[in-house]
Amino acid sequence: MTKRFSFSLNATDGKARTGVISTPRGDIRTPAFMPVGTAATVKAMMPESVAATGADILLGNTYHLMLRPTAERIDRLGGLHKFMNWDKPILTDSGGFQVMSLADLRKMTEKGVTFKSHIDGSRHELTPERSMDIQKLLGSDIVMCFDECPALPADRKRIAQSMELSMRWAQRSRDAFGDRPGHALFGIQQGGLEEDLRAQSAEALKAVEFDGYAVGGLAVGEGQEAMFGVLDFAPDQLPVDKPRYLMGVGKPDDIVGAVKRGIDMMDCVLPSRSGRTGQLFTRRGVVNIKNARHADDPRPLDAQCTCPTCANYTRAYLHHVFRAHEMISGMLLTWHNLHYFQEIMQGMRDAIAAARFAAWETEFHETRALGDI
Ligand code: PRF
Ligand code: ZN
Repeated sequence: MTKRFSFSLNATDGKARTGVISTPRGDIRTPAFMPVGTAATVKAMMPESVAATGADILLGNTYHLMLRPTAERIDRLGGLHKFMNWDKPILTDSGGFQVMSLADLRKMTEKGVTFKSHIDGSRHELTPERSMDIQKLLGSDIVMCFDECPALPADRKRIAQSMELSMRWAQRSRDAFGDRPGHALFGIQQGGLEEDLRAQSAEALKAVEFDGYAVGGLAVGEGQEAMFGVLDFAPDQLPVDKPRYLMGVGKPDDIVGAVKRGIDMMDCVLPSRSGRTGQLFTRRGVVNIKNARHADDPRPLDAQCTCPTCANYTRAYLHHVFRAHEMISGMLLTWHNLHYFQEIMQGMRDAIAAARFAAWETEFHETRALGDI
């Protein structure tokens, strides 16, 4: 019998939780950080290197893959896992959010959204049904509902109408997804910063029943304080026995604050994208490797980091290859960043299991406050 999708909590400490999501493609230790592999690659990283950083799952994008190379082609070639040589779990986002931020000439109706490709201007349509179809063709292990995420700030009426539309789309996503043992469908809560709209959204999703629940509509311009304000109540509105996924977050301190408030999964382009722009995340805060002060520095980025970049290369070298636009720069910087993000996750998992999350968090903030060496 195929192994089913399941979630088990091992420990809680305050609102922070640690557990395991089991899938036929392997276990996902939570809290989990998912590197973003938008176009069937985590940019600048071989899949085995992504796994070596400690990632149990990565995120793929319906929007990008439907345009290029198309879901049908990936299906013909054996599915996304085989296509990109990643055999662990993959979660795919449903496309609506990316249409809104990337596509041209978007038109939204009750049915879905039509848009022009940012790559070649061709016309496309995404609906809940088409998004489910594409995510199935990709072979995604965790499928996201098709939703709409309004940019903040927006007025309450606009947020309420958008949330209600997303809830109708959630039901249509559920109906179109059907029964697929071993694969999961997650609902996405919307409702902006409003507690009652978030509660309504959570009730609507719980009535449909999903395998996990995402908090959507955050990290869209509201700032950390407002986001934490919502995370003070939103996770509690969702089922305690299902994974909770905060979409598109975030910086290391966002991630720690989200886990503290009861979030189990997150994804963000930040460690991979910043790696390519010379921004490094370390225990002692952000380091910009472009800065001239690194040019003669024979020390590693972080002597205590166990990643290959820190084990084998100096700051001077990282500075040089970045300035010279050498390809190895993106590789080394991304590897360190992804490793560091996974190290934070492991630190939190261990701390929650040992009921010392508060002490871990204090040390995390104190070390950052010291600043770079
Ligand atoms: N919905 C979907 N994907 C997302 C978001 C959302 O609200 C966000 C918001 N931060 C990031 N990615 N489907
Ligand atoms: Zn490192």
